[in-house]
Amino acid sequence: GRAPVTHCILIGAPMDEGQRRPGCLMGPAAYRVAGLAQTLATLNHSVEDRGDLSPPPVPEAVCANPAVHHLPEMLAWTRALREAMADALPNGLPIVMGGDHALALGTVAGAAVHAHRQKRPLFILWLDAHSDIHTVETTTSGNLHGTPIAYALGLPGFDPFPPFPHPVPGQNICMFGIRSVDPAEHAAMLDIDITVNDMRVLDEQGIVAPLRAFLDRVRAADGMLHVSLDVDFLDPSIAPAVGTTVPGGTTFREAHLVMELLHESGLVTSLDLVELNPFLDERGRTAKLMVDLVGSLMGRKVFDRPTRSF
Ligand code: 6HN
Ligand code: MN
Ligand code: MN
Ligand code: MN
Repeated sequence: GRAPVTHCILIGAPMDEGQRRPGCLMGPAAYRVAGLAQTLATLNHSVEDRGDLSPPPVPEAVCANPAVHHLPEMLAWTRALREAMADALPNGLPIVMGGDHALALGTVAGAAVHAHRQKRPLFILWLDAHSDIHTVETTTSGNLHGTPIAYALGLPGFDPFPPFPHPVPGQNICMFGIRSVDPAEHAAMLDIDITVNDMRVLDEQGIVAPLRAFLDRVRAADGMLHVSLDVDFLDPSIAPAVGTTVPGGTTFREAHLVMELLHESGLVTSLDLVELNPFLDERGRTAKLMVDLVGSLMGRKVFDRPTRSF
């Protein structure tokens, strides 16, 4: 049978101030060139491209950590993305085209606002090489793309930011593919009941069991599920277009399997595509791979088995 049609809402976030290597701001354009909308349409979904956000500048903002940079820009993007996400969620499945991972400061906040309105719990699946659980106070790089998980948890240490609306409990957050954790992040994770499926876990148990365990919890709680896909979740050999490559990432099939299981679950309610730096790509292969992964998430199958039994 035909999968039910989903209304997909594309939102461009051309920003790269959450880290120091320019280029991620070309991400939304690259996803459009790589055929994201066409891929979704071919899968029988309706697609609405709301264009790129361009938040107005905010007044100067300061914080105690001198390493932190581009704070006013990050505050502006956080607010704009929170509102864009909360506005889009009642109408369909928002797919945010980044942009670096700092955009999740806003997208997860918007998802939390919407989930609260729906009186449903929010869950987060973080597909990443990194744990991104620094605070504005603990980051030593000063790159705020390393902070969205701590913000979503409602941890202290985000002074210039508005308080996170309806913080997400650690039990509702699952990290997948992790293989680079800073000391302050490690300490934070020891204090929090959060699922850390690092690459060691995936090597040992595979993709299916750990992911199904998490998805079963989301389903049992009637949760909404925000998926945040960082390009560096993938092994750099298949996805070179990212500024923070870490060896030992997921393979082509592992990544597609994650997406196929997510599709089968029917649980995903919003999606971030982050950290694509088209300036570092090789003939668009990373952008195309990311688009193909969205295809699997939205129902593309090698063999679409008929429902009737023989
Ligand atoms: N990302 N932990 C490092 C830092 O600078 O805080 C890397 C962060 C990477 C961020 O994956 O989106
Ligand atoms: Mn800059
Ligand atoms: Mn990340
Ligand atoms: Mn990362």
